Amino acid sequence: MLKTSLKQQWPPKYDLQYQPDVNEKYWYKDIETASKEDLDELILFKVKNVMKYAYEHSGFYQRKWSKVGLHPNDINSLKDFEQVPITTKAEVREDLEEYAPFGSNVCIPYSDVHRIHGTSGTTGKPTVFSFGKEDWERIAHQHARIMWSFGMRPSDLMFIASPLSLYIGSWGALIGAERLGAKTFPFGAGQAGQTEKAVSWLKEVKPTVFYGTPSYALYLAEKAVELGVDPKEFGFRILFFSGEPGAGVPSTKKKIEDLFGGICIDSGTMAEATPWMSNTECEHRTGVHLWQDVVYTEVVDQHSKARVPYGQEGVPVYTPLERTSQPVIRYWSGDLTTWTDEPCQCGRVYPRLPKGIYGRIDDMVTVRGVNVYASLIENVVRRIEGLGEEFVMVVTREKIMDEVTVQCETVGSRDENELRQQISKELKRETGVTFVVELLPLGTLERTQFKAKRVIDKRNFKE
Ligand code: 8LQ
Repeated sequence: MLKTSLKQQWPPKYDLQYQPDVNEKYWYKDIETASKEDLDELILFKVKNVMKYAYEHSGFYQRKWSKVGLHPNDINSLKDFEQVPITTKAEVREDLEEYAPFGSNVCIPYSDVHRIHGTSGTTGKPTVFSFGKEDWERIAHQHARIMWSFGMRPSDLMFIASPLSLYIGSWGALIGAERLGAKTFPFGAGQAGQTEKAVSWLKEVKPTVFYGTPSYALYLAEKAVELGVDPKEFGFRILFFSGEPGAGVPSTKKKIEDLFGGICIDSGTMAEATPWMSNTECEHRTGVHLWQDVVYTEVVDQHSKARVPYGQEGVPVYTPLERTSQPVIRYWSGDLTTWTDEPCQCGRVYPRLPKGIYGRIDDMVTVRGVNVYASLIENVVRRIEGLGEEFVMVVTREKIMDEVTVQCETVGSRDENELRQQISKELKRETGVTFVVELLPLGTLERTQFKAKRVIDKRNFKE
């Protein structure tokens, strides 16, 4: 049975001094190994409370739900919750325009706002989020708890290698590590010459945990080798990633572990669904666990929006369960994944995404009727001897058919014809589709210190 106190208090008040013993596997054993019934009861308690709270405090949700005649009292089971309308990024953007600059979903007075963050706004106006102090503390607390599950401990030093900007990734990692009692080295990324500096700092300081994007870790390794340093010399025991696919792609995971010699952990939902570590692998690395009592994640059909059974593909929809400054309820991610409730060796009861998040609906390319994601291509490119880490898919339209050219870079002295044939064959086996393969000299494709762009769509740029 779960401690009743957990089900009596919303928003939850955590003991911010609490730490398990360093040899303890779980932070909150009773929740993480609870029966499905107990866990569902706790989730339902939080779902009902966050909905009631949003209804009472958020103009955005009051209007959205009254349009369909929904009242939080109508939700009496997790099945009922599946009927609650989904919230999209487009709706949030419209609300931000109308109620500029913070929108009508901020539920605390301006005087209580502690942090303002936002998305990069590459596809439109940036989305702004406000966090109150209590939310910020709960995010730190839950992140620490989740980082514990992949083996991080107070004796660790975490190197943060992603931008310390509006991007919530770096800050979420920072405050989680601090709450856990670990040391942090918030180095950042993105400045000219910063990667070379990272190599020399890493050799000196020897942090034990890396945080950043998988593309950046591979770029860092490439730079290190160029400078005559073996990335294993850095001595990372854990490499922790979020922000893009990669750490959940088998050949990339293996490559990162082989290059650096530590374990590679996949994590990450969306900035809006912070605490974004609610999708994170444990030390066994069997795919991200959905920490359902932190953020309730459902996987739904991309067209009907109905929940799909375990074992099937769909789109994650997120409901953070403890946010009072800016709650989001059933937030549409636009990503694709497959979920399962098969148990993991770690003993946690949460469902898992065994292949992580492998694509976005917008980035999916349909080639002769087959859906192709960049992460499928990545899985092939990263396992072939004689290729560098970088690749892009260039999509063009020939009459009515989409064509995809896979561009990758060569390293070493393999015969190019033979290499091209091998790539084609393996791509065909992985995806069922024949691609044009273009080999380029090492260093031709763009490198990133943040999230890589893997699809270049030229379909609408003709004429
Ligand atoms: N995205 C994020 N994490 C991913 C992962 N592990 N695998 C595949 N795709 C992933 C702060 C966190 O890093 C979350 C984050 O990156 O938030 P953003 O900036 O709002 O970007 C969210 C999108 O990044 C997701 O919808 C995924 O497409 C991708």
